[in-house]
Amino acid sequence: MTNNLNGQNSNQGSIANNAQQLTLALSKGRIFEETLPLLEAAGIKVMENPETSRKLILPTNDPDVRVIVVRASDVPTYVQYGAADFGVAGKDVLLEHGGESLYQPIDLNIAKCRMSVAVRDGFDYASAVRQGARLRVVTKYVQTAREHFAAKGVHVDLIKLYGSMELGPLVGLADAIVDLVSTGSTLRANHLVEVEQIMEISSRLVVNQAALKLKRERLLPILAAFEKASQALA
Ligand code: PRT
Ligand code: MG
Repeated sequence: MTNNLNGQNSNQGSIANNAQQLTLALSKGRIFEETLPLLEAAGIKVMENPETSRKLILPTNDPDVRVIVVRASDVPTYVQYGAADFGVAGKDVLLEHGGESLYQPIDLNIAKCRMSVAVRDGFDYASAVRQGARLRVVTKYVQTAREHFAAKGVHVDLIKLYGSMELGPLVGLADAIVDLVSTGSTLRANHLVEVEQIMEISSRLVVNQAALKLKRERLLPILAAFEKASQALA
């Protein structure tokens, strides 16, 4: 009886610990790199580098916090289904995902860029739009592009690509691209010019709704540290 009770107690103890374990979803590359200082502000250090490790689950110095490494566009999915409690994703990705079910408390002011329309150097975008021509546009961001052109009353045929959008206008697949621009050097290298800025982009913290209630005590101090550190980047 005593043994049983002890067994139950220690079990409950470990379940209670697990219930407070936090999983953070990040993508490799700029989001991982730029989230590290925010994590450090919350006292969390990731113990392995995803660029050199093949592991998809990375431990941190806090035994209750782990990082999972996923594709940038998969971050909202992991958080939505609660496989990750929180994550970091670009506004571009969140708009395509349709982020209504995700709580987005903080603009982290990291991985900043803009979403723009670009065309081949020499293509007269303004008069094509004025004449009501039907534009062919390649993009990974079909939802955002559709809304942008609809709001302007521009008729477009949108063609979804998964990468290297810059090639589209060069090989006659499209008149224009909708893509992210930061320094502009990718556009320049491919003889494309930015003709319209659609919106500013930065990465947001996204939090699973259930985790926010059930793991509130663990999450809130981290959220507060992220918010403070990201305000300094605004
Ligand atoms: O690369 P992968 O296909 O795995 O996924 P991903 O491209 O979504 O991930 P990643 O890590 O490249 O981008 C993650 C997030 O970073 C994006 O969702 C954006 O919110 C943000 N971000 C910030 C950018 C850029 N800046 C950026 N410059 N994402 C992509 N780019 C690309 C852009 O698409 C273009 O090809 O960089 C090129 C333009 O850069 P410049 O400097 O030449 O203008
Ligand atoms: Mg990329």
